[in-house]
Amino acid sequence: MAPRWQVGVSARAGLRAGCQRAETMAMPHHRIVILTGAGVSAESGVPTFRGPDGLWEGHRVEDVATPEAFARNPRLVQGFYDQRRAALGRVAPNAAHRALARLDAQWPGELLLVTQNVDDLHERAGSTRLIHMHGQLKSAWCTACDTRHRWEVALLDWPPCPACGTAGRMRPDIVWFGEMPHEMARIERAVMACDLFLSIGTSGNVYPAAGFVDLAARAGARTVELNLDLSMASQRFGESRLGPAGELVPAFVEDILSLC
Ligand code: BV8
Repeated sequence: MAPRWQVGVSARAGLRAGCQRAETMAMPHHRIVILTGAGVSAESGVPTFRGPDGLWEGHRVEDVATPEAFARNPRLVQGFYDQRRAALGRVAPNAAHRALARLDAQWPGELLLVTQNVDDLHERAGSTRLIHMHGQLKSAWCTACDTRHRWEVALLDWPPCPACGTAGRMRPDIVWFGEMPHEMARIERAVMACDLFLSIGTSGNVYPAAGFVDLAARAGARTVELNLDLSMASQRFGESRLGPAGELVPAFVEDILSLC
């Protein structure tokens, strides 16, 4: 079974006709891994993590994004995620999301987009070779039968699980602090095999995501950061370009595809 990031290669064959030529001309990159954070969705109106008050939409992170917080006050946590899920209906992908979807559609080589974001803006822009390593707002997880379900509405009224019918065991399908991110083995494999590691709109505060640049650098990859401000990880990148993602990402994607 071809690894998922090669699924649909044939579909993109037409688009990439020009690119075939490039492959013979030794494209500088073949395997790209892109990591995105809250900064890529900021221009769509999705708040980034820690506002100036250090609070996250008025809450301390530890009060809303840990299993302990959920056990302590499930109504507060369900309400917090219901509000963010509903807010997705009022935002749309921006130029950065669209440029990354274009790269996904036209890149002839291997590409994996790993997002820390739980919003659905990458897939709404058209990205397909995508992993939500910290979960998704539009998914609910039944902890009784361990099944996950696309979810567009509230969980605060504790709806029964569509699979096992158990009520009161559906939680947001979100990776909270202290919980293992999704698809870590696959992500680490791709990061250690990539020749271009691109990080967009992330402060480099949260691990294991913040450590990917070191893995990629050790594997000899070119490492590039596109961010509004310097981040905790800027020193560990080969190159940092500062500015809004809505400007930097389309320009960077144009550069990469112009090599095709
Ligand atoms: C785990 C879902 C075991 C929730 C999230 C090592 C050292 C220290 C601590 C740890 C460590 N290893 C683990 C830890 C503990 C912890 C951690 O990292 N704590 C931190 C706070 C110190 N990590 C964990 O608990 C992780 N789990 O370790 O499990 C394990 C795992 C693997 C292997 C073995 C064991 C789980 C962490 C996941 C928690 N869930 N999200 C939800 O969303 O509701 S994390 C959440 O916070 C986000 O997903 C993201 O990851 C992070 C926020 O960071 P950013 O996205 O970067 O956002 P931020 O606002 O901080 O920055 C925005 C940036 O964008 C800024 O730089 C800004 O300049 C820029 N920007 C703004 N506007 C723009 C822009 N850039 C461009 N254009 C713009 N317009």
